[in-house]
Amino acid sequence: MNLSILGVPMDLGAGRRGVDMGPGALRNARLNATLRGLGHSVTDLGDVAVTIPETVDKLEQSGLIFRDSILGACSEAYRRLSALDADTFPISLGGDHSVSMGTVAGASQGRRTGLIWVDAHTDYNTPGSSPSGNIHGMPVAHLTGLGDPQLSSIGGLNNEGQAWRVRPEDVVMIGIRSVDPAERELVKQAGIKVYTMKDVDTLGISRITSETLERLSGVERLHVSFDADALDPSVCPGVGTPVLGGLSYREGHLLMELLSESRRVTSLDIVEVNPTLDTRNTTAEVMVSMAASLLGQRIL
Ligand code: DIR
Ligand code: MN
Ligand code: MN
Ligand code: MN
Repeated sequence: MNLSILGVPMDLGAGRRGVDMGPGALRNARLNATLRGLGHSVTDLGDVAVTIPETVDKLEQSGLIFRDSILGACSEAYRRLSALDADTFPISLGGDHSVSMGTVAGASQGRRTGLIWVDAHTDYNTPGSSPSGNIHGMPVAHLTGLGDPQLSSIGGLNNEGQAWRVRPEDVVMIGIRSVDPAERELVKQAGIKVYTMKDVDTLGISRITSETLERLSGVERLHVSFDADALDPSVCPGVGTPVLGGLSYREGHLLMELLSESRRVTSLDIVEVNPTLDTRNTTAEVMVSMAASLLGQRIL
């Protein structure tokens, strides 16, 4: 396959600094060489330009933390990814999870897109529901048309003239174990399918993956957005908002291997790798191995 790598070195949406170094850490963990070793042709598009937080006022003009700068970087990521051929597989490197407002929109190529959100958090806050005000807790709400009108229409309006990229019924979340009170109501109202860690424990990843693929059988494109904090902090310590009781190393790999076997996935994000909180780049190395499993690495 032709793979294109795009870095979005942005930590403006997170509550703490450091995920802006994620793209460098992932490249340092031999992302490109690993994927080439699986037989892919890999083009690194470099990084999107991101505003340095110290150079702007945190609330800028909008009153939402770093909204204008996040909008700028996400719009640029959208432009870079939507310009790729539809048969190129984009891999976007965060950055905090707000980058996905641009990367999912760009990778969707204007087509109906299923979104598999692998995360400890539902990231379904709006500016009104968010207890923290951090935009990395809000990307899925914006991708489905809620929240700030500028953030929910990155890349313009969709084919039906509406400001959403992904239908709520085309979103499946896996690994969830932290949801804010008002956010919980929004997720339920939207009808998003959520597999919590309890579901992972009781059903297992194999059944969850087949149900997910069945549910998303009507979409043309399928995007996996993988937040490193979905994995247990013992596996991925280098994340800004660790939550105990996450996916094991094998559960993460099994999910990626089964999705790979389906041959349906068309794009990937790897986000929230924070080298300043990590142990010897372990988190980046684990996330590179997850990408490898999604892109064809097999045990035998
Ligand atoms: C929390 C944390 N729900 C918030 N979200 C995080 O700030 O909205 N998302 N950490 O990745
Ligand atoms: Mn997230
Ligand atoms: Mn998360
Ligand atoms: Mn996050």
